[in-house]
Amino acid sequence: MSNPPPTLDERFIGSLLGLAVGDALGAHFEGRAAAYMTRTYSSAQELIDNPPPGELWYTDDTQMMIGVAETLVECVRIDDRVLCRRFADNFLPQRGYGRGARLVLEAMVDGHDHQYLAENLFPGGSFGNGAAMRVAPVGLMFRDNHDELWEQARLSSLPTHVHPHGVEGAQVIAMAVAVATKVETLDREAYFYEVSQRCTSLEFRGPLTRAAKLDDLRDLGLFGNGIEATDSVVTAVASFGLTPDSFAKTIGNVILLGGDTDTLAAMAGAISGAYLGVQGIPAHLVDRLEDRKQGKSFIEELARELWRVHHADLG
Ligand code: RVK
Ligand code: MG
Ligand code: MG
Repeated sequence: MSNPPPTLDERFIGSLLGLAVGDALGAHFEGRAAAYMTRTYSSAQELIDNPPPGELWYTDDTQMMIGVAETLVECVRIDDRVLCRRFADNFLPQRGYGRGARLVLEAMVDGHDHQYLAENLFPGGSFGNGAAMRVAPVGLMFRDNHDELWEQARLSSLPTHVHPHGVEGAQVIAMAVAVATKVETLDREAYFYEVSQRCTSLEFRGPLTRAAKLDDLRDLGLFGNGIEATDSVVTAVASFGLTPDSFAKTIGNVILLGGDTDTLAAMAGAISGAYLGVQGIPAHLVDRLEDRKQGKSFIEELARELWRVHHADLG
């Protein structure tokens, strides 16, 4: 990086706004085939320079991230009751939730046994990427204490995702965000080592080891573009590892893969924003991000609040 390194509050804002921008831009292409994407855009930069017209409207990824951040601002650590209340209060079905997650959230809103549903809707619980897509605030808050980070990321997953892959996906993204806030110039090998060292499942450990050595953009898609945590979490981290100095390329390259583009770009955007700070996010994308209730001004202030709580907790 030639510019001065971002300050920590700029990294907090960059991560949460980066998540929202990635989510909202990616949402325009959710479910598209990779072939369609590469026929339409010759490169990530072209996509970022020519986004679809109009406002960028975020989806469930950002909405649930807001609930996690609000809980940490209020309680410093994940409190299950507060987290579920925030998820329920913020729930807008038109933001586009996962099939199982939506049923769990509706049970939260209606005061039914949502935890029973979370544990039984799918065998072993959900291994969707819904816990990973929202976990960035945990990575920011616990950037200095990785034991606590690993546990708090687990706790933030459990209301909807109890499957070990759903949980570990969230832990990996939280760690990827935390470590990104720490470095001024990325040492890729050291970064991937730190992100992967606590993983217990081969489904994450193996691809993360391969992602550390990735040097050809054409192989990014080998890490997946799907809705399952094991089919998307490493892809987002790998994209950051390939182009750490460009937010535009980091989110653009995962959107060009098609599939679960909002979530791939939300996770990649949260990591890239934590590294580059808010000044790394192209201004024309931030300008387009929705700014009504819980829009970009709200998210920016929430990130500042989280930074203040993080700062106070250290003291
Ligand atoms: C719409 C079999 C399972 C499974 C298991 C599959 C939003 C199901 C966001 C399920 C993200 C889907 C995404 C998603 C986040 C999960 N056996 N299949 N044990 N566990 N699945 O419903 O919050 O876009 O097909 O828990 O993880 O933008 O419907 O939701 O892309 O994965 O949804 O899992 O989804 P859910 P989520
Ligand atoms: Mg979404
Ligand atoms: Mg998605």
